[in-house]
Amino acid sequence: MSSSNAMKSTQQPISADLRRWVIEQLGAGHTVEALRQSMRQSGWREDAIEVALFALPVAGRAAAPASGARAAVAGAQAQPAARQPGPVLEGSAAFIDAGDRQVPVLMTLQHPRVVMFGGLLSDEECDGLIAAAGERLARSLTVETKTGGETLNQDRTSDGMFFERGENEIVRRVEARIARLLNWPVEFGEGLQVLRYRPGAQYRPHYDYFDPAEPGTPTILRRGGQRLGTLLMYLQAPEAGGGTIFPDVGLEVAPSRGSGLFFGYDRPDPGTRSLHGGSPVLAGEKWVATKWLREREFK
Ligand code: PD2
Ligand code: ZN
Repeated sequence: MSSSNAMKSTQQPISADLRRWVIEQLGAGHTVEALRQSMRQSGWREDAIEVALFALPVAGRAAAPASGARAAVAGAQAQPAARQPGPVLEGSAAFIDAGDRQVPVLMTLQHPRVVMFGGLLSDEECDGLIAAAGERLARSLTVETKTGGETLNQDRTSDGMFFERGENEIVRRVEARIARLLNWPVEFGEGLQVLRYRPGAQYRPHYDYFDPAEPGTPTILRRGGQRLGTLLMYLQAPEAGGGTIFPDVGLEVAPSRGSGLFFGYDRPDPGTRSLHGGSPVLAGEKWVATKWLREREFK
């Protein structure tokens, strides 16, 4: 197998030649990993390889083994989900109808799949969530994929809490809006999490999906399957710092009260480039609400 020279940079669209070559190779029984190797040997840049392979037809990707050593262990877990949450953005929509409001689309990125929304929450909703969460905050725990339980995590120095789904009127209203915005049933969402970051607090870069190679993951997945997407809603912006970062692509999103940041990951694999983190807050307090979207009903 010798790899196509049709595209070696991420700047160009996937050419018809390249697409044909990739499909032919898969059809001939070569694995995605073998294609990667071949492209590397022909001088392709790592990011360009990922872009090219990510553009495969879903059927082709689903039929091919998953990427990377860890994902290889995961087998079926690392294949793209059949349906994914996310706004319908055909025709470069400037607004999304979320039922009770038209939500402005401020920015989109294809890979990682990122969409920034303005005016998603009102001031009253931000204040209501902060007030209801405030008395229940505790040092944030993180789902522990080694065991399936929860532990204190030094990578995350915020305080947090979870609402039950539909717990109060504001939570219900916001959850219904999110379901319309992202075309994903309310029942497939985890309860809303609220985090408070004081000066110095941060959330180091991580993936929100559960690592298929970790022993505790099958237990976690029993409750609604994998996470497929995250909607971060900024309830209060700090005076300085606290941006949400995507290190793989050099993107930083400034927290802005009422706005929402959606990112999707169609498989539990670093190739989604969904690595992200919360930079340290330098002054003031940052408050966010997070909605994680699962494959199936989250019970
Ligand atoms: O608060 C953030 O910016 C942030 C960054 C990364 C939140 C999360 N992850 C999360 O809640 O998963
Ligand atoms: Zn996260």
